Amino acid sequence: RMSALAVELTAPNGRKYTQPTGLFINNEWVKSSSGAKITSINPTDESEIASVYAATPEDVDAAVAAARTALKDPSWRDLSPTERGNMMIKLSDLIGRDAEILATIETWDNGKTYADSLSIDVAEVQGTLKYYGGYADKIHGQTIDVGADKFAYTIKEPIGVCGQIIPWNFPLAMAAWKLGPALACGNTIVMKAAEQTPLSILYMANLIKEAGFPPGVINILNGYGREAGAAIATHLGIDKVAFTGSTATGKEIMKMASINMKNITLETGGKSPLIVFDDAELDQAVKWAHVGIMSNQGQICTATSRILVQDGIYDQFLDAFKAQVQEVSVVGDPFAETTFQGPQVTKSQYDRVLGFVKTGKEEGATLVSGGEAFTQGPTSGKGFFITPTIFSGVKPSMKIYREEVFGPFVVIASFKDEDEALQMANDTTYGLGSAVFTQNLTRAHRVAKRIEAGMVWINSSNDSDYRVPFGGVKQSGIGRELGEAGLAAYSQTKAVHVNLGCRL
Ligand code: TXE
Repeated sequence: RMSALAVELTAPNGRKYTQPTGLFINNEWVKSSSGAKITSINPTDESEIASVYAATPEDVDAAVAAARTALKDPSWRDLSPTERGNMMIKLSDLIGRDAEILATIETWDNGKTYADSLSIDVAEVQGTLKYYGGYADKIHGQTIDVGADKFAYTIKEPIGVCGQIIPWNFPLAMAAWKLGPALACGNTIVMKAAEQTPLSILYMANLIKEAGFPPGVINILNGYGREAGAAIATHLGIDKVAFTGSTATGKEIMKMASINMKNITLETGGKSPLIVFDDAELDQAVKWAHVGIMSNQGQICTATSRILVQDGIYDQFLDAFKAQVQEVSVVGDPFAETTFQGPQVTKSQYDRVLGFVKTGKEEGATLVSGGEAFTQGPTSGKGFFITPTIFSGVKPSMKIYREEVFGPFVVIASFKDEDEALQMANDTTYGLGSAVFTQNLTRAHRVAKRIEAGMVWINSSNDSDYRVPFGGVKQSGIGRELGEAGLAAYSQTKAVHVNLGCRL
């Protein structure tokens, strides 16, 4: 599994491994046509980890050509769905074999804790690929009875070459969410990783080859959004584009994709509410509210970043929540077992979060805790660490109530009754996640029905699962990933009409 375009690295936890640095096209490692590179930075101490090649539009052309050829090649097109599924399960197993290496790279490059990388991210990649591998031979068309003279049936076909643009918050997991259903349905892929976190996905590319996928089925590029990403979104040889990232970029991609009317799925931003009614089990509401916003450094699209608490328990909740954050959200070295929160992924995300702290103060909200650069970290003043931030007394008119921060930053507001809770929860352009805490069964389901969101957690938060559909309404996205619903985004239906006796 050695290749010329690779470097030998030793990670901060002492693990040695071979890091590929090329573009993965046609199961081969190649340099970018311009020789341009992206340097990956360790967010814990701001040191350089490695430089990898950055794709140009010409490199995207080459990857698309490989994917188009693979789409028609009998080694992929005529592979039985069961064998296709077995290949995916083999990839899942290889990811399990190399789980510790993949988790190490993810933590080094992204800053998330090693414990999470291993038990959440890599475990999810393994699970998702196996789950969709199992679906590969269970994707059926229908027969439709339209009377005696005609036999009508449908065939599920792949959409074709799929462009997949992924973000930096869950680099491997976002790749798996998109690879799983696309491969199960028989598509071929040109994937672009986020420029902030290029490393883990390149390691996974070697496992893709080892699992036996034919050349060109999965091509993996690193590159900048405006260059390689835009080349994917506008490419005439690409039939579908799937994107996870900011709402602003999602809108750009929609426009670009219109050039050849690409099929699109988008998973974009959120400002997800978590509603606590005064009959909630307080201790559980506090603990879930904490993991719902502070996990993964708050860099989760479904993070429940707006906590709405009923008047009667507002003060009690606030005290308990503040205590929970101060006790559990231990900031520090992401490789240390005691750490809950590592650094933000980049300087720019770090600046963005601190910028919102300033805005919150200017808007007159109350800073309850955090809101500062954390300088007592493992690297004395270096690294993009922020203390977990809570603002209370937040009003719906404030920017910090309305805009996605994408950090360990939560706003808390109060409401008086169910109607006001729903009105406040739905007062947003987004509609991704939501959570409701109550012991009242009928109220829980009533609120779940009336809330404008793609997902509702009753008495939990961010408890996502690859077997359950994931996606947003309003400006949080188009289409669904994960679960059986995720397959719909990667296949199309062909109708066949067979005349059994209607003669003219
Ligand atoms: O996102 P972008 P950024 C949100 C979050 C964060 C903000 C900015 O609020 O603070 O977005 O992050 C590629 N054509 N989320 O700037 O730009 C880019 O290379 C084609 C929410 O990192 O959306 C990367 O691969 N592609 C979120 C991907 O899009 C383009 C996860 C995401 O980058 C492109 C990440 C272009 N013109 C950020 N411009 C979530 N929903 O989970 C960029 N890209």
